[in-house]
Amino acid sequence: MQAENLATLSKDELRKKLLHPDEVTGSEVLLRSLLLEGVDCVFGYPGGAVLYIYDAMHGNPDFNHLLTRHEQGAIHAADGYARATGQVGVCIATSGPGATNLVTGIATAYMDSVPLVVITGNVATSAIGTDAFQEADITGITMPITKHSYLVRDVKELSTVIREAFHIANTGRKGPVLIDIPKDVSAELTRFHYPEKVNIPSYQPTVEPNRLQINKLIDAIQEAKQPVILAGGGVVYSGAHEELLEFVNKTQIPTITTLLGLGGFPSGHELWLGMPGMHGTYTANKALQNCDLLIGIGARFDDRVTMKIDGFAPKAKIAHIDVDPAEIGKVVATAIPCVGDVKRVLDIANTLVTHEPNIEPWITQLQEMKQQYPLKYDETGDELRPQYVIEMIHETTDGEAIVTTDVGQHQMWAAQYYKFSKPRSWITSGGLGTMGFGFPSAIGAQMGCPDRLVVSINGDGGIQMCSQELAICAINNIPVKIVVINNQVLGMVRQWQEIIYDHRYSHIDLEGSPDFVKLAEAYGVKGLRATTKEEARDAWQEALDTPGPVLIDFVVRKEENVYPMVTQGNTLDVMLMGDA
Ligand SMILES: Cc1ncc(C[n+]2csc(CCOP(=O)(O)OP(=O)(O)O)c2C)c(N)n1
Ligand SMILES: [Mg+2]
Repeated sequence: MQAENLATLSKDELRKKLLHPDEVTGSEVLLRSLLLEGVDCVFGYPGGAVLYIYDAMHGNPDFNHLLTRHEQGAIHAADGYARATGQVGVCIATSGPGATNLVTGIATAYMDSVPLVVITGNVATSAIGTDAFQEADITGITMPITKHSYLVRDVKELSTVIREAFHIANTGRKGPVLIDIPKDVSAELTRFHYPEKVNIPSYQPTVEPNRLQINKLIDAIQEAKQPVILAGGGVVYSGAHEELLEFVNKTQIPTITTLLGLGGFPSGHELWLGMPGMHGTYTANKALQNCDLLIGIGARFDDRVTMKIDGFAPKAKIAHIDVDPAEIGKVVATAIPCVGDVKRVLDIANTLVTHEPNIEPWITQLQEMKQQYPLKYDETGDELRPQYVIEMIHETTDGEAIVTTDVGQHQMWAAQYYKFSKPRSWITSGGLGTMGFGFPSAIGAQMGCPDRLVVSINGDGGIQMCSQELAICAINNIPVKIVVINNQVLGMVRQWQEIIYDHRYSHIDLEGSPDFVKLAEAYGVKGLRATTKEEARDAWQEALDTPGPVLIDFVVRKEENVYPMVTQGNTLDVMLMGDA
């Protein structure tokens, strides 16, 4: 975390301290600019092209850098930090392999609209294009997966570039911005100035909505008999959870939250229908298929939500509120577009809603459905089931933890059974579905929110993709509770092979995995194991009572499947419900 002495300074005092007339290196410009942006924690990994930058960090008490054990760990940590705090996450890597190791993390953040500033070193400007040692065209490689990228060829431009990068990353539709700094630029001297204002004529996101569009939405709500709201990650990212709650309370429209929207609306609310899509709740999926007005709010109609697009929401007029105009009409024909920041749109809409639409029968129908088709699993016997573990974690943390997940069955069970009621408490790779994300993202979330309990829920497959970051948990005493839902298999793939490929199990057995307790202990992290319900309760309590990081290996039933399930090619109302 940022050193005490800087944290106590006002913005003006900080500027005064950092902006003095002497010439400094590009590396110094970078570090000072980050401090002026309020960055209190950077995740990174050094190498030849960033050695001037790391040299500038040496002995610098103001700069807090965490050395991950893989660049992928660094970028997912920065991502978790950003999702948990709403501030820009920052990571640094060297040129060539360091930079290319970031690619998966950049794509992960891009797909989920997460604001990152990614700093890479590159070979000296004179060597660019010569296939120099550890040269990679990282701006070229990442062009399609960044919101914007810069290759800085002149040290005089560096501070302006950094200022712009932070602005672009965290305004409009958020996303990762890459700054590639050749080695000579990081060493050259310049006068440090830091622009107060950003002026990018070609980048002016439409934040302020058009009122005529909102009027149309209000009219449509008054006419609708069966309206439904589909709230996505945009609600969380724009900080619109209170406005959404007010909007729902005023209009009484039943509300669904997407995977990334979880926490954007309180799950305890009587009008909450759950998550939609491939593993959505029965009621959410039925509501989408039967509604006459569908109001998408900061949601992008992902194919895991809509399933077979031809038959998606067949009776609905669609309204779509989104800050990114490119999302309007991208996958669904939209009758009422509302382009603007979700919070602003809802703010205005809340002043225009005068009375509730007359939709009592619709609400009653959905509430009966919710009663009749709750999420269910076989709770009999002593065999430990993954859903039981998630429910237990939810109960014992009062739903107040920040939960990060990896990708697979455990991710879907966490989404289904940990009932979120606050925004920025749920961190998962939705769009890219990146295995390896769960654990390092929890480290970043914990660095950003040191006072929160952070629980990282992983599969036994995915944890092995970034388990090396146990080291930084141990040495920095980052108290993440690392849950492994150990079904001894690539569970989600097993489920598909069982259901869609007629039980032909191909390369899913994780035999040969390490003993996760010993793995944790090898890094100096406490490890616990549970194989029954009783052991699970005891081990989890012990983990909660232990101040530092703990890994808990929950050995669960291998054959458990995630239900409901809509298989690909089907519309949302064709759901496999499982035996329970
Ligand atoms: C990097 C990456 N590779 C492959 C996949 C495909 N994939 C999705 S879920 C899954 C299985 C995950 O297994 P595990 O981590 O044990 O979680 P489980 O499904 O068993 O809960 C795989 C291989 C992916 N999402 N990401
Ligand atoms: Mg598994």
